[in-house]
Amino acid sequence: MNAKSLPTATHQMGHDVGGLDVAAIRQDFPLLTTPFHGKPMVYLDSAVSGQIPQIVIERMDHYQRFEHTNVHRGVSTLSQEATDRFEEAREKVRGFLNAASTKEIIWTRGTTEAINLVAQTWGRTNIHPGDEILLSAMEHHANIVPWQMLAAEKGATIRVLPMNDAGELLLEDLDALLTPRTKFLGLIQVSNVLGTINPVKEIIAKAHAKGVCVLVDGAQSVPHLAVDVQDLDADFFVFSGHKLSGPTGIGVLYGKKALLEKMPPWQGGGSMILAVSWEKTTYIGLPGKFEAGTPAITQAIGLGAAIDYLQGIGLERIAAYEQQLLTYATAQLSKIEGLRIIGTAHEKASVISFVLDSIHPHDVGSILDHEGIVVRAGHHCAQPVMQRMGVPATTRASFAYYNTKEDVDALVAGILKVKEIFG
Ligand code: 7TS
Repeated sequence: MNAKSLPTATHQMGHDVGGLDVAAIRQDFPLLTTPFHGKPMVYLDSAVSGQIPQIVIERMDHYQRFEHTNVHRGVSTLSQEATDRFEEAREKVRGFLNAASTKEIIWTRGTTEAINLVAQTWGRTNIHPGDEILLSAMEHHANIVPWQMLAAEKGATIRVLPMNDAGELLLEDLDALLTPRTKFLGLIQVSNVLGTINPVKEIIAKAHAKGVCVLVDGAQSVPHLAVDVQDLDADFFVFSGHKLSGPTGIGVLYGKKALLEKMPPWQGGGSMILAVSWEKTTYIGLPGKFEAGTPAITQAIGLGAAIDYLQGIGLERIAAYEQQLLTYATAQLSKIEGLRIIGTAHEKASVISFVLDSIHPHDVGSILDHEGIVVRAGHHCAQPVMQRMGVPATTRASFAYYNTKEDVDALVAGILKVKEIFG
């Protein structure tokens, strides 16, 4: 490849199996087509991190070989072009979320950093002693701990919107929990453990009716659903690039312009200032005000390429295909004696947590690993979910658009082997 040849998609869609040409898609993923422990790779851990297609890897490689320098500085053509590529990626994210403006798209290291930014800027300004912060019972630690830290600092209280045994939020409790003291609601759109898809639009409308600001954690929703932040009317929406077939080290905070404009900057340094003197510093506007220092340029461009790739396949088609896989996997796993699925909500994304007899999930995960099957076992950074469901840990299989029914069959065979070993 040379400076003039940008990577382009290598396959055409066609020969559909349930709406997607998955065989062709799999050829785009070097890791999926490389044997693992001498067996075909069965990657069922996309909720941890999605796999990265070749075209995204090549786009980042191309940037680093032929286009790289720092952004937003200098008059050099190289710097201007790197800045253009970086800002084009921001525009891709804007389009992906249907945000009104690129001023509303702030680059962060990931979901966790985005939530911490909101807690420490919006939160420190707007949360006062006696205020209440409402969180759903199925939040990831990333949308719990920053709020606990803020609540401790401010003398505020955390309250929890409960869920039922299936892993569905009890919406009938919402009105009573939205009290005159409630200032903020943190809400996961898709649970990383249970797979539940929460009715965030409806919940946001109820919160707004009481003047409550809402942050939606979209880390697990953007890989599975088309998201429109204006339609949802989310105040803040956050996600990570690495769960979206992009690289690690990059994520996004979307915030409504009116809110972001009122928030103080978070980190100070280069790139976020208008003028600095010993007496006084003034800041630039959005989005730079929240982006001190040299950003993750390669990763932002990689995330932009990942969005292009997914949109090229079609988010609606991905969602429809994954629903078919989920239905198949649920049916197959349900046939296994002693296997209990944790998370049986009516609306689910393609994430299945389960417990198997009294076998520890770590043992299940290790044996599956030797069979070439990658799953996650543990508390999935959601210990309150484990406590609510009465299990110490689960094994979790998460399915993406590049997984197949054969992957599900391999998982079932692997689980039967685990049962055999544990007698
Ligand atoms: N929110 C949700 C819903 C998540 O699933 C995760 C990561 C995060 C926040 C944090 O994202 P990060 O990119 O900032 O780390 N979830 C998982 C998981 O389910 N297994 O490993 C990480």
